[in-house]
Amino acid sequence: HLTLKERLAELIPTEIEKVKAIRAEHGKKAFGPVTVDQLYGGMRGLPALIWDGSVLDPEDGIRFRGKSIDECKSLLPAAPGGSEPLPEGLFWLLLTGEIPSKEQVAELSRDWAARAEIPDFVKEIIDRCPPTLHPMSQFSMAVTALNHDSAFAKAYQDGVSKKEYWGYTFEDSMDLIAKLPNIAGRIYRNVFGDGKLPAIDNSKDYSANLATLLGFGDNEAFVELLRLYITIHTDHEGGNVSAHTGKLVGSALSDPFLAFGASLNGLAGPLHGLANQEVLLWLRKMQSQIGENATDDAVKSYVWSTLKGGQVVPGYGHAVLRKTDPRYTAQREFALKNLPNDPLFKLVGQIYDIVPSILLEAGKAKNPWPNVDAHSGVLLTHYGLHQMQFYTVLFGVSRAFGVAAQLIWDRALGAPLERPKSYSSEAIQKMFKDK
Ligand code: FAM
Repeated sequence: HLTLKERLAELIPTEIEKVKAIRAEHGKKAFGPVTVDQLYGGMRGLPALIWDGSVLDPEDGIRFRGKSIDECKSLLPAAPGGSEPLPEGLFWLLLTGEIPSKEQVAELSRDWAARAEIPDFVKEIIDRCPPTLHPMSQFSMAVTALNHDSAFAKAYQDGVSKKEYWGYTFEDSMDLIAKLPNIAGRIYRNVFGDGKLPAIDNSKDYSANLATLLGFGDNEAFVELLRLYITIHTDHEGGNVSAHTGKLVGSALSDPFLAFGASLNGLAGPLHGLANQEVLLWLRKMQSQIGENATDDAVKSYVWSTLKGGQVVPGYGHAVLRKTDPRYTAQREFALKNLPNDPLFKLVGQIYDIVPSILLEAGKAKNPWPNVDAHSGVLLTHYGLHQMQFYTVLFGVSRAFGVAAQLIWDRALGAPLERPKSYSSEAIQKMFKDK
């Protein structure tokens, strides 16, 4: 059978021709008007990017290469004895649009395990961080430092032809993904443990190794959770902050380590990936104020107090989605199967029944429904991963899959430097003065 790189090499020439044909036939066609509000309003709905791995439908949620989360769960290979999809398979799907065989997925697991070691100086960078430095800052620093050994950066300096870019980007992307468990594990053990880290096991899959590095390798349910968690957090089309940042920085031909380091800094914001930390903080605060097994009325007044305090309800709302996030639903199904009686899971369910109508009544949020972050922390804490400051790091490990897949395609298709046009308010006033 073919390796992922061999299969990609086969697909790239056809894709280059496809894009040429699309541009020849449709290149001058317009999507519609651009409004001034879109410039001031965070570019919502502005068609601006090509992103092949996934597309987000406002009602149905994410589809990876056209496949829903449920379809991925049934089509992608699972670990022996497991039932959740292996994220290795999702990476294959994101890159090729094809469902890999069990053997192809196992080969990716082996390849990533073989590439997992991180350089000593990167270990030292992490070890020198004070434990008070947020894990996401440590994570982004370590990923950026991996640029030291970038195959792409070296090849570029050596004057390699543009046609070869994708191959080096592929190697860097594989190294990036492979090294994230050792980086994440080291940060976790330094900040929350005794700093000692077990070794990667070449016979285990990516999620099993990550679980071991975090100290949960013996808990098969946690390993299964990580497989699902990584799979559903990989990609959410191109316009979200972390994905778009990676693509933007990569467009300057910064290598995948520099590009993904930038993604992580965006993911670390509370309106984006940090929301999974914020949700658990908010739930814990709620419990400390109104107690466990609180009444609906007590929960309602707590939610209102959050809104009246000028804060957002973390885990609710979305810039694109207008229904319950299927990533939330996938995690709820996991919880119903594995931890139906967990008190915090029950609180999450209670909040689901309460928050949307309050957000609707408050009248501002365009989407009153929960997103992915409303659920993930509750699952992690159930298995003993209580340190919420670490949650966004796990989101980051997953997001590397989607960003890396698009970086490879961008280099294969010769995507140009991103450079949209900006305007001053004065220019806009002048432009529309008499219109
Ligand atoms: N709680 C309170 N107010 C909210 C809200 C929420 N959950 N969601 C939206 N709003 C407010 C929003 O702050 C804005 O208020 P102002 O007019 O005063 O600025 C108004 O409703 C309109 O916002 P919108 O158009 O509905 O949302 P945006 O597209 O501007 O923003 C989010 C989208 C995700 C930033 C926003 O819904 C939010 O802040 N949610 C809470 C944080 C969160 O869960 N983020 C994670 C998103 C996630 F999927 C991810 O990236 N991982």
